[in-house]
Amino acid sequence: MTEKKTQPWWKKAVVYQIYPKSFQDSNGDGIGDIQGIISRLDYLKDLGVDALWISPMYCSPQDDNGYDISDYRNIDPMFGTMEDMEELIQEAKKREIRIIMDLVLNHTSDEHPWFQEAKKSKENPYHDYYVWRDGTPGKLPNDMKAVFGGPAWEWVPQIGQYYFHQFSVKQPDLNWENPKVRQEIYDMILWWMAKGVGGFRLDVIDQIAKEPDRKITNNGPRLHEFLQEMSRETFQKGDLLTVGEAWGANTENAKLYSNPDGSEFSMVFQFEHVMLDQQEGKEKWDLAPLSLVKLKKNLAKWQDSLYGCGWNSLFWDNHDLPRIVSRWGDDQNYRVESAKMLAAVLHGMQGTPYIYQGEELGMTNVQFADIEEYRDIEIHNMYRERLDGGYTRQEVMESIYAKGRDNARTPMQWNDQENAGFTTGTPWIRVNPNYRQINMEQERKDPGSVFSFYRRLVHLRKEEPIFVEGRFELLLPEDEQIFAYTRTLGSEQMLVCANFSGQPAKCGLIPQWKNARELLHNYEGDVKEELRPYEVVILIRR
Ligand code: TEU
Ligand code: CA
Repeated sequence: MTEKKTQPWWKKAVVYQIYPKSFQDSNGDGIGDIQGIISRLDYLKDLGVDALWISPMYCSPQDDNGYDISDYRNIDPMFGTMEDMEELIQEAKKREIRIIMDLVLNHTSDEHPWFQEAKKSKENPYHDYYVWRDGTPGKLPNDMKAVFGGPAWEWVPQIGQYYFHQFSVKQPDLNWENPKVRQEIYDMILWWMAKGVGGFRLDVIDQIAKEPDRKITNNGPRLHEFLQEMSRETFQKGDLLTVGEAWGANTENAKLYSNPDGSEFSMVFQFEHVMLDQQEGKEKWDLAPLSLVKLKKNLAKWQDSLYGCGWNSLFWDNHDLPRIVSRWGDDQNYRVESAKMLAAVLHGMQGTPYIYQGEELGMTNVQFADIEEYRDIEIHNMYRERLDGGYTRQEVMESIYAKGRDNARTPMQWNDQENAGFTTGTPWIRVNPNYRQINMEQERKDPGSVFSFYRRLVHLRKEEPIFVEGRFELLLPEDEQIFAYTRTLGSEQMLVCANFSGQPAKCGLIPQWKNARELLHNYEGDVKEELRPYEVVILIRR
């Protein structure tokens, strides 16, 4: 007798990402914290999410907002204590919500004790925890650049060597070739698993197996060997959701990353669709025109490629990306309609959807007039570099408005009170001035709000197995306004049909689905052959 293997829980799950610094402050210091998160768990339960991925809260000098860790086994006092963390895990569990920790394993902070030791001498037992090369002052090992600007090499005069850093100078890269480093990491992961966490998001995980002498940053030759070892030694001992962040993922290596045998991760974050809006070979600041045809063909390629042999993560937003309603929607004229449309199109596909805090409210990008209002290290480094490089201030500000990471990092908009209810003190980064119109309290009581739409969408996934299992097929691939696809499961079929534009769009599919049942719709009244701006409908027939 063959019994159908039960699906892993994370295939049916919806994950919510919290950027803790900007989520909810509980003590008036202007910085979000763990008690703040606990106070909002009922809200998250109401939304219906199954897991929370929380950006790093470990001890950190905060050079890169916690992605520079100085102690993996402690909570930074600015977020609370380890007791708070344990309380959060327990309180979330009571509500059937799991906590996904963010693991930054490519690098540590330069203030981590390992690095403090490592830079003392070449003979120090920790020296080989990091990546060093000989050189002389002014003669760098090679011309590799750091993601946040400047060279990827930093000179340490005491020992006459350079260390390698793919991100900021305060984020030295760990040396994964060293088995001791790997063992330390595995021990630390097991330690967190024992605390009852539900999984891990792994920061820039495709960059751990770097080979700087060959200028290899991501997808190094030993990458999958390391990942399989890590998974065997740690994740496979639990029932976890694991998701690797991999800017270098493609549909081929994604089958390894998300192999259903569990040998690496549950899934990866891949960014091909995110990078469609930049000029090829250039930086993310160099915008290219948006093309719906390219977007949907790309997403469809991922849907087809991983069907039955991998698993997709579905996301528009995270703490590094601009707000989707400002990027692919229209945050001026059709904010509510376009935010809902984008949500339906994303959640209708196969994979595990991620909601980034505030996305469920249709929060938008922000435009600060003064560069000093921005907090992000990447923005500040780019600002200086580009001004020195001859760009005008206007041009640089425009690219920050479009792509700067602080767009996603303004405080969560809870209500229309001072500072949007985020803090009673002075927020570490300014609140988006539109919080009086866009905020949780108002949306939660409005059945027509972006929030209510998200809640319905999240619950639908739990009611209709076709969301999880149905096979995807893209329709009308060349249409420049319509994004339409079906999902098919046995004799059931579901249609997701969206007008991705601010102009009406004729769609011949609608009459063909006349007798189907409507699951979700972002306009009043019946859907007609001519779709209204950003109109979306999900139909099902059995
Ligand atoms: O990001 C990886 C990364 O390379 C980009 O997201 C980068 O931050 C930038 O936007 C590219 O232009 C991860 C984290 O998500 C990010 O917050 C960290 O700053 C980074 O790693 C370093 O840990
Ligand atoms: Ca606080």
